[in-house]
Amino acid sequence: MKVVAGMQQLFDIYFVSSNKHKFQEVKKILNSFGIQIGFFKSELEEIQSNSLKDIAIKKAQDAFSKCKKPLIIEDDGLFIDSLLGFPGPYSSYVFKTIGNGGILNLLKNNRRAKFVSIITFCDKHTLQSFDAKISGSISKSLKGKGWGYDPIFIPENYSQTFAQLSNKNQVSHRYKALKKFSKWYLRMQESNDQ
Ligand code: ITT
Repeated sequence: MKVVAGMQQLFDIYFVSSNKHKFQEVKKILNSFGIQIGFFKSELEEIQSNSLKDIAIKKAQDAFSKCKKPLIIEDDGLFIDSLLGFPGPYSSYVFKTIGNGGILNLLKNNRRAKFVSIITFCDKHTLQSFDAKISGSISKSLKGKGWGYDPIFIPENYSQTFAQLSNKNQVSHRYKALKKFSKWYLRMQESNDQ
């Protein structure tokens, strides 16, 4: 990290996203691994695909064409068992259209679900993805004040939703994917320093 004349801070790596909630969590989690990250706020191209990884790769390439610095992007999906994985890669669109209320209306007894995160790093030479998931279930009603699907997602081994939990950032899909990314990134930086 460098500071230019007390003005703008320059970072070695940026998180490119339109979602400031995601950035706030990414920043906290990466700080806990000793990595400082800046925010490059931008709407990214999201291709239609059944593969979260393909979406993430295209998103990362689009982000690099805009930010032109080493960066990560994240693509998430909420996969609901009884809906055969819906909304999955369409989670962003579904949240903006039917939202949490719409999801709750679709579900009956089987409420099992998982949240998946793919973090993709991109710079001039490298494109590398890291994925992780957390299993859980969908609550029967909205619980807690959180962003996105947080008020309806209950992670396995807990009785509260992500919105109600104080330790979301130590257990989430995002935490697990960023942990894998951090190990790789710190190792890469060490070998570049040698
Ligand atoms: P980008 O600009 O980074 O793409 P986005 O909000 O479109 O931001 P995604 O496509 O990755 O992000 O996310 C799919 C949906 O899942 C979107 O509606 C998010 O709000 C939601 N989401 C992702 N992670 C979440 C989390 O930890 N808790 C609750 N909702 C989450």
